[in-house]
Amino acid sequence: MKDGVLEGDISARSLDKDQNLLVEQYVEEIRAHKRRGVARAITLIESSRPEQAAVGQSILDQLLPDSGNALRIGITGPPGVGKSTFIEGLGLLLVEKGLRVAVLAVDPSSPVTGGSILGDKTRMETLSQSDSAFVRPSPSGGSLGGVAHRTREVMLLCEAAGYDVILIETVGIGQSEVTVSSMVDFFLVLLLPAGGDQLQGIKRGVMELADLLVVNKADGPTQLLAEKTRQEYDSALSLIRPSSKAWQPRALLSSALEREGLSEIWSAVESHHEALQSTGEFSQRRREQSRNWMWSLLNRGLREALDTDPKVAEALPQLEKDVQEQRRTPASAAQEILNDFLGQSH
Ligand SMILES: Nc1nc2c(ncn2[C@@H]2O[C@H](COP(=O)(O)OP(=O)(O)OP(=O)(O)O)[C@@H](O)[C@H]2O)c(=O)[nH]1
Ligand SMILES: [Mg+2]
Repeated sequence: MKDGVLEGDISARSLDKDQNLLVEQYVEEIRAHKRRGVARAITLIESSRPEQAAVGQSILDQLLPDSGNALRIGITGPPGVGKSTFIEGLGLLLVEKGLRVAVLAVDPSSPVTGGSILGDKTRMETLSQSDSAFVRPSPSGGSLGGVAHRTREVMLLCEAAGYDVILIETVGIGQSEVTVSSMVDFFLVLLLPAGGDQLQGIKRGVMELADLLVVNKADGPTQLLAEKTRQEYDSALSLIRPSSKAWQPRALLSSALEREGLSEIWSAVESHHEALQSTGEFSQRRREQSRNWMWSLLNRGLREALDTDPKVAEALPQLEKDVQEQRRTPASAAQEILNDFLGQSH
């Protein structure tokens, strides 16, 4: 196999002495809860340069035993619903309770190299300034439906750095909700007050994933509409079979702007945690998530290897044409591609 073809393969590279020293230094800084160390290690993990990413992966390998102790919360919703404002409000509430909070914001529209979501950073300014908080926007890298493909690793790193709660913000478009929900313990969907008798702005699939729906902007002129919308969502939720017997998803209200409803929402998160822990589902879910994550990395790596295989690339145009013009069945063409590919890597 070509060097570094699989991104998941980078940790297998061996590091030189200087790099090992660097790894040690970062691991120490992160264990000592130094924000600067965390920020720099994230930059390494997210780096598209293989030698930097390899250092990042090595840091992560060493810190893995220290991870897993945070509550992981995914927060999604349509653009402009108030996710960042909500997270800042909730984050500040948690900091007041004495918890340490890490916020990972994923911006699907930002370029891979960009610093991204300047606006969001500004909006979380108060939270960013707290010593107990760490706010990190990440470019999405255009994969996994808008969720930074390194978000999962960054989350583990933050856990090793002693953060008690990880809040992951993502815009609800495409596959991003599914990806985020597969890496968190609690999945919260923010919604706008919406008129009409039709439930707006949410797909049934997303509703099935949600542990909690929150109608935001329950203030000023939209307050009444927000309550009406909440009731509609609440009754819609009661028609869906919950994913856990221990938890019935509900719809609540918030005004992120006026910091209303946040305590009640946090209580719901805590109740959910207690309920799922008492049935053993909490750790069961995490085990499943890790296994699924391995498989998605494996699938992606295999696909990448297939796409970059020279023998496959050579045979592909003719095979595709043969299939289109019905000279061959798709099944036999697929089989030939697989034979080419597997035959070569043996
Ligand atoms: N009235 C009212 N306005 C709000 C509330 N929460 C957020 N806003 C406003 O809505 C706008 C968007 O808020 P953001 O927090 O940036 O929303 P977002 O969902 O993070 O937006 P994107 O990240 O761009 O998708 C801002 O002007 C906020 O001030 C709320 O509870 N009530
Ligand atoms: Mg935002």
